[in-house]
Amino acid sequence: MNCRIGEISLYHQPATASAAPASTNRNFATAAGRQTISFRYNLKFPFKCSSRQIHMENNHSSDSRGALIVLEGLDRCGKTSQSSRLLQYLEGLGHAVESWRFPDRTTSVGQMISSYLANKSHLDDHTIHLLFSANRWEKRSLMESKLKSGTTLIIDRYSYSGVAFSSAKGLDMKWCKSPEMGLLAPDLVLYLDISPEKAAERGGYGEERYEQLEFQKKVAQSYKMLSDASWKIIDATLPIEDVEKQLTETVLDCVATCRKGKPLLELWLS
Ligand code: NYM
Ligand code: MG
Repeated sequence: MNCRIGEISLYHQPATASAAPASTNRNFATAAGRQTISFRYNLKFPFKCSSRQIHMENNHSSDSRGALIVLEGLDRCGKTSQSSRLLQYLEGLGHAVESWRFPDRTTSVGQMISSYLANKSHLDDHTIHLLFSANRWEKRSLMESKLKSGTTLIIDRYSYSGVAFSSAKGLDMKWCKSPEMGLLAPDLVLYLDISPEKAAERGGYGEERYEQLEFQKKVAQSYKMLSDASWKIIDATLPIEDVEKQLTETVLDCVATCRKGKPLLELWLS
């Protein structure tokens, strides 16, 4: 079943293990391994989020669908160029495919984010983190319907950016993950690996917040803690065509598996 935003808010009521009745403890897998996090549930809510698999329209989890493919990495790692190359490649093969990016600066939430990134407004670190997350939530149902209708989505940045950049500022990583729980889980995360120093050599850091070497070093550390089974690490320092070749091979496998009915899952709930 789907875990909607109203239910997700329940995750924001952490309680100590001793304060929560044993029956309210749930296990969550994290990148660091399986670990128990205790939450106090408000039992007045019809809280049913134990099923992490999204059911397809006719309730057959084996239905063919599009793949959710995410590109992640430091600023200047080459994600944006590779996203458009992947889009062209898959379109050329006749696949239904769209390229998206987060933040999506076209929405009103996205405009607040854009203004913050351009240093035109100042927001508390927690507040901007939640705005980035809200910007993904506002696209979640469209994302789900696109995937179910067979369209593959290539997404330039997703929840991993959200957690990596905010935790690099010193925010607690578990706290950063909370509002992302229940978003759709990517089928494949392509991490374009480049050292912060090499990325800085590429130049082109703009005026935007976060585009500084020292900060990017912290982001790289945070990313390392987030990698999970859906990740494929790609050497982003290779020539652009070689990077593309590695990406296309992995992406084709992923698209084929999703076509065969790989279940659609929710992020960080299992
Ligand atoms: N960013 C992006 C975050 O801090 N949190 C997020 O959730 C997302 C999606 O925004 N430096 C940061 C990473 C980037 C910046 O992204 C803008 P881009 O891909 O450079 O336009
Ligand atoms: Mg950037």
